Amino acid sequence: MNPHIRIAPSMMCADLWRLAEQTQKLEAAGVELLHFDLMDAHFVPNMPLGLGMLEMMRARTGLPFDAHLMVENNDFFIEKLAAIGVQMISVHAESARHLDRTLALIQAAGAQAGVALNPATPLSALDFVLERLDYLLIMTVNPGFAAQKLVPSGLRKLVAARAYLRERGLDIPIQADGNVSFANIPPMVAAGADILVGGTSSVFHKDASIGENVARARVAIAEGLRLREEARP
Ligand code: S6P
Ligand code: MG
Repeated sequence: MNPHIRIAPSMMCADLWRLAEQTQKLEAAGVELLHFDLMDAHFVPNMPLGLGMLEMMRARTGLPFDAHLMVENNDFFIEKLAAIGVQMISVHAESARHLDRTLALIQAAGAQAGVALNPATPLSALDFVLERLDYLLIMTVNPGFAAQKLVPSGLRKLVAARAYLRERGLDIPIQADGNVSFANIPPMVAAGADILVGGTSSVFHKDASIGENVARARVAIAEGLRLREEARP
């Protein structure tokens, strides 16, 4: 078994002055998708990226787009993102008043539906939307900002999330988002993360180029898969 672990660069961490060049470097480095953090300055106190940027980029790169909504009015954004051609859309369980309906809306629009959970939100928030879940996003920092430290429960939450899904017969991807650093990648992959959101602590690390950082992340992934295999009963 060699599960394919995907790298999803967090575009709010890119140098937006050089966005085209950075996107081309990510393509050349072979990343699997691009992660866009959409915030409304209400659900979280920040607003780094906008819909216009995604629309512009959609016309210029073939990489799949993954939108992580940290907003109060999810349905408004879902409609706009689907029209732009975004393939994956996740919403926070804490912000969606009608979570089941919102996930159905994403799927009806032709995108994969994900639920994002804040560090303090229990997995039981998923109990009655499992039938609609295409992937799960586990926040390993509190949402809103890049360059934060892994929350103390981060790795334990990933382990618990994988067990929770397995016990319910679901083999869907788990996305780890927040301080997915070179050092944290191996334990995160060992814990069961399949999609790694790479920001300032890996893909966009200042000490090296994007190409070098992605190569280093792949080495860390291989180590994580080795640890995962070792832990198998
Ligand atoms: C945070 C957001 C994340 C960050 C990412 C940054 O609200 O959802 O996607 O952009 O975690 O990565 P790093 O390595 O700076 O923590
Ligand atoms: Mg994110």
